[in-house]
Amino acid sequence: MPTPIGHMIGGHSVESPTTFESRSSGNGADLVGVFAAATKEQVREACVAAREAFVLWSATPAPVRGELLGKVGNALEREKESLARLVTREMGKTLKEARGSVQEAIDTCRFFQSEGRRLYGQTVPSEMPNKELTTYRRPLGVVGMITASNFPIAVPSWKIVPALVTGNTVVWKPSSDASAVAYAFAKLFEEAGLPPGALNVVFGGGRDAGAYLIDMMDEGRLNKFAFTGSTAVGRVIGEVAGRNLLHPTLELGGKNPLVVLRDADLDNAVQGAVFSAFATGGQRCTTAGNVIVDAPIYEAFLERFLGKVSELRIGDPLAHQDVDYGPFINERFYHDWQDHYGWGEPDGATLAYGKGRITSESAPSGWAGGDPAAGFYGWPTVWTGVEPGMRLFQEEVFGPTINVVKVDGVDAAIDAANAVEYGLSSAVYTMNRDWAYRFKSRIQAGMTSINNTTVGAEAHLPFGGVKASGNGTRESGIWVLENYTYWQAVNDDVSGRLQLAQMETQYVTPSDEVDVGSLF
Ligand code: UN1
Repeated sequence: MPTPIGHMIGGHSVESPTTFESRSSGNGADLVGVFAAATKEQVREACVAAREAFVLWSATPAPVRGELLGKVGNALEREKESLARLVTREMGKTLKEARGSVQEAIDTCRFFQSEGRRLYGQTVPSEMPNKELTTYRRPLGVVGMITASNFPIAVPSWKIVPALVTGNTVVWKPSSDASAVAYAFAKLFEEAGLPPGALNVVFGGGRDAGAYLIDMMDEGRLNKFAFTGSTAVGRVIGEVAGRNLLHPTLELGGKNPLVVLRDADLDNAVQGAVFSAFATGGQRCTTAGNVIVDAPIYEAFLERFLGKVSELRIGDPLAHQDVDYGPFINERFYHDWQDHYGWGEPDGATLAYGKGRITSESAPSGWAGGDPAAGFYGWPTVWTGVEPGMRLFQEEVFGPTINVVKVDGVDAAIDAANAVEYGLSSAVYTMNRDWAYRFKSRIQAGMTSINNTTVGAEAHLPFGGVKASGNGTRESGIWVLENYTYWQAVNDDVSGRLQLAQMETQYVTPSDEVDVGSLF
């Protein structure tokens, strides 16, 4: 057994009484690493280390903090290929996507490297003489973070990098399914010279290490919480944060609509729908859940779409580099996905393509080869006859499944697109400017694409949702700064006397009224 990797607490490696394994999603025989499983006391120690490190790190000039994050970006660039392979090996997305997700973290470092030279405040005129008003962004303190396994570098970077550039320190509990990637990523911050304790990593599952970190809000050890994951867990974090008067960042689930209107470029729309539904095996929060198709092109779209779906290549992405998607990240995700096969029939939907788990007896023609039992692989699955109100339409499935929904016209399409509890991303395919305009102004979603997919956020645009997809916080770009700083308003009075605003303000005394009509 390989030596267990310890938590990264205050610059030390800390072992735990118990450990857990992280195995390759594509090949269960491949042990990627063994990790310490954090106790509550260790999570507390990590919070204490972060609190101590805050003194030095928050006093480090922001441009210097930015330079350090630029060095992390350089290290990520140097290690891009190794990291991408580790992402693919550990959680199973394709190498092309894994490279893209490392690039997203590089882009994030680049953006916030230069933000360290801005972090602008304002100068505001005072109503009193010899007095200056200014505002400053100040760091919040210690940030607890829990992240998911599907974007194990990009999404953590959206949180860690802006938190650090603004002077906060971090305790991060990465997904246990991506512990090796998290460890490798955190090592690059050490390499770049981040002071000990500014970024602490505690390993373990959501029910133990994750729950302990949430408890730290009640112990008063955290000033901020940031979470990407399910809406159910997000609600719990929001409640605990609320009673502690913290404002958490919550990036939660989605059931994202992709609308194809009658004038759309069909080839482009079909390709976009296939990628939106099946990239990362449907295990993205931005995955399309319902493809909503305008009646006049419904049959043509469906035929082409099913044609593409039947050509999808599926398999172990390390062994077969040309696959479109790989395995489920873990067995639980597979079982949760498999359950949805029972939802369609009672509601009257039709299974148009797909047969559950891929096995050696039941594999689609695009199966790339090898033993499908080495991981959990799912058939690409397409439902038709789905309507708003059906369970298939409403619930996030988090796997390679898509519903094709028939509507008549742009307004019916928008109504259907809005008929879910979520509101993360959305897409419309049309060449009609008016329809595109109507869609982008009426869709209830944090993100909207016109003639592009529901996925593929860029690192400098705000990322986040409305309704059950979050609590209104945004990640990425300048918008995320609001979530890791508070505004300090400063009154600097050099008059040398007591000046009372409002009460002693010298407003100009008006003279007699001018009647312009009588002047000429
Ligand atoms: C997620 O699934 O939590 O826009 C994030 C996208 C990716 C990020 C997804 N860049 O699909």
